[in-house]
Amino acid sequence: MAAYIKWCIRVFIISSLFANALCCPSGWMTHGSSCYHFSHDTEDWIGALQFCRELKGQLVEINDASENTFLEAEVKLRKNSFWIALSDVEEESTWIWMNSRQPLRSSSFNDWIPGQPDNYGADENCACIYSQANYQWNDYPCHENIHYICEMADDSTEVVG
Ligand SMILES: [Ca+2]
Ligand SMILES: [Ca+2]
Ligand SMILES: [Ca+2]
Repeated sequence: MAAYIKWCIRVFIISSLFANALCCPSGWMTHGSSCYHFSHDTEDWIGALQFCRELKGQLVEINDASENTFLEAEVKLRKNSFWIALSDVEEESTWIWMNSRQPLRSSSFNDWIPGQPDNYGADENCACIYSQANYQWNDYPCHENIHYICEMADDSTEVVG
């Protein structure tokens, strides 16, 4: 254990030099400047939002293509759909990353499945990485129970977002 801690400190010091800490908590994966937890259980979208906060993280916000490529590859391995923090629950068709309150602008990175979001059944206000269409983004009913991804900034960065 002591050896592991020593190793971890060494890795942290080295990785700090590259602004990329490698010591995410157990059960979390590192990519870029964040740690990610892929849930084993399923929750509705609000439940996922709350659960991630309880884990001292937040429901994932996908900021760029690199982060998206990493997440979609991991989701593909798990063969399930996973909630992300994007929602248009406050105003239809206005998509907002609900932790940072950043709107998804037309210039922002996105990876919607072609033809989505479609607000199917006038009941789709939460976004997920969707297993049934090439692991791209779909708007989906918020009350459905699916898996979810939590994100946590690592120690070497300020704020997730
Ligand atoms: Ca992010
Ligand atoms: Ca909608
Ligand atoms: Ca949809």
